[in-house]
Formats: sequence, C-alpha cells, structure tokens
Amino acid sequence: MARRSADPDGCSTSKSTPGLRRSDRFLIGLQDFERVVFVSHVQPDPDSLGSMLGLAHLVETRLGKPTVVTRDGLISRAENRAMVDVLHLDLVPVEEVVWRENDAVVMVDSQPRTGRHTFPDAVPLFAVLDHHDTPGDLEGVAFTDIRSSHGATCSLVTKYLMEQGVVIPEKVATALLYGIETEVTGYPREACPADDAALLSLYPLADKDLIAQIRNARLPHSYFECMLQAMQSTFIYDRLLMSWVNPLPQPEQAAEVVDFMIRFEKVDYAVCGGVYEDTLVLSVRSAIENARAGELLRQVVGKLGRAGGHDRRAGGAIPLSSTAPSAIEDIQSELRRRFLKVMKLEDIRGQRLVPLRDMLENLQS
Ligand SMILES: [Mn+2]
Repeated sequence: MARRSADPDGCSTSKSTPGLRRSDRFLIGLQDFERVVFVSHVQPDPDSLGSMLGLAHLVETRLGKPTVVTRDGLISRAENRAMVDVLHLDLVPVEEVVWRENDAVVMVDSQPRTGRHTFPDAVPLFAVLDHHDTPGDLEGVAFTDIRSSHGATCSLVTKYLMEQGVVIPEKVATALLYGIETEVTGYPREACPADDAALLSLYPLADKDLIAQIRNARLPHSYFECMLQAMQSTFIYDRLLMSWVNPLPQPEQAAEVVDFMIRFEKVDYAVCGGVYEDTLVLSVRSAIENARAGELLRQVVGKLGRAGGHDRRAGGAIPLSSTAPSAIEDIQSELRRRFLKVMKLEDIRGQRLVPLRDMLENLQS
C-alpha cells in the first residue's frame, strides 16, 4: 500500500513531543475546553459514526467532559439506519448545535473545506482525524492525524482507546467493528495491518448478533426499483460500466448500485450517476489496485462540482441549476464524454448490459 508520508506510521501530525503518544497529545490538547463536539461528513457512514462514538467515549472516560455526537444531513442507506436504530445512537443534527465559545470541535473521517459538510466553515476546529486521500485545508487545526494508509478512521480511534487502556463497552466496540468492516471488506481490500489489529481487539467485545442485524437490514421497495432502473440503463465501454438512475430515491443509492455492479466479472470500473433533489450524485468503484478512483473522479468532475475518495472507491456531487430532463441529459453526456476521455476509451462503442430485445421480451412474458 502506498504511503504518502515520510513518517514511519504513514501519517502526518502537526507537532510532536518526544515520549507522548498521539492519543496523549489529543487528550492533553482537549483539557482546556469545556465540551467536545464531534462532526463528520454529510450522510455519515458507519466509519464516521463509529469514530465519533469511540472518541466521545475516550473523552468522557479520560477527561470527564461532556460530548456531542452530530449528524450532518441524512442517513439513508438501510444498513446505516439500522446501525443508528439497533445501537440507539443519540445524534444531534449539526444544524441544531448551539456552538459555544469553549467548544472543541473534532472532525473525523473527513477534512475541512472539502465541500463535504454543511456546518459553518467559520467554526474553528481543534482536531482532524481522517484516512481519506482528499486533501483538506488543515491550517489552524491544532491536532491532525491523517493516515491514508488506513482502511478506516475507526481503526485509528480503536488504537487511541487501546493506548489509553480504556475499557471499550459493547455498544462502542460494535460501532467501531462495523465501521471498519464496511470500509475494508471490499475487494481488493483497502486495509493495512492496523485495521486488522483493530478488528482483532474489537471482535471479542462486539455484539455479533447486532452486527448481523445491521448487515442484513431490510430494504425498502425503492431499492429494488432503483436497481432495476440501473440495470436497464447500464452501458459497458470496454472495462468501464456506467449506470444512470433518475431520480435517486436517496443520495447513497448510487454507491449501492456500484457496489453491486463492480462485481460484474467483465469490468474493472463501475460508475453510477443519479439525481437527488437538485444534485447529481456520482459514485465510482474499481476492482483493480492502483485504480486512483478518487483522482479519476476529481479529474472528470473538475469545476462542475466536488469529488474525492480512495484508491478504489470515490464519490462526487454536482449541483444542478436545472433538473429539467434535457439539462440532466446534457450533464450526463458531458460526464460520459469526460469519463471516456480520461480513461482513453473515446473510440469504444457502448454495449448495453441487458439488450433492449431482452428487456422487451421479459416484459411480455
Ligand atoms: Mn472512512
């Protein structure tokens, strides 16, 4: 796995005092504050939720300070909703937080000014803990721990809890374990030994029945309608598969489509785009190593919107000035042109995943 920093841990930190571990410096830095508010990216995923929960537990047990765990935007994927339900997570919508002067704000699983948050940029951050390739603006942040070699932010948080000898309650262990699991079970796996070490320590502590309930969450009707539309709209260009769904029943469904489509043995890249409210949501997966999916999507999206992610998984969003069918078609064909150009597939004619003839026959039988 590529390590981007000269630091032996593959991470970047602001300043280091010899003899102090990162978790020590994190806690020392928080001592002067009255309350710790945890924030993450929009549509928080299990890695975000688990990381916030784990750090809140660390702060509460070691510093005895009150904490707030927030939710930015919707949680709509069935598994993620199930995680909130079965673990009874108490999340405060970030727009309802009354910011106090003596709050320490800690951002996890994301970086400042990447366009992935709705809370005001003016709120100063004390710390950022993340594992994304997408660089943010870390100026003025007292404590940073960014490790793009790690498969999950939850692995970092688990290390902090272990280092500090904090007993991890079942609920927190379950959230951390599921957070890591969702990030590292893809193929090829994007994980490092630290992720495996965290999984090993959490496994005996977590409630495996609850994990099974979350993993197999029941799905709404719209999920199946969306999957059908995705399959019917899918074209394959050599090793690239593209699906469009309009409208998306919820913003995270584009990711669910590509998670499914990337398993098609004939392709190395799967892209899904779909309109949710006034935004075109994009999701990319790759089945090969060094796919640089995040960079690829950033290149494709350019100034139209924002994009980022990891080596094999990426996401993006483009604000739409109009959601008229013709405007959506225009942006789709522009994105298709850009994907084919960036991937040097301009001369390839697309083939339907399901031939039209088959779709019609299925309808008649
Ligand atoms: Mn993550």
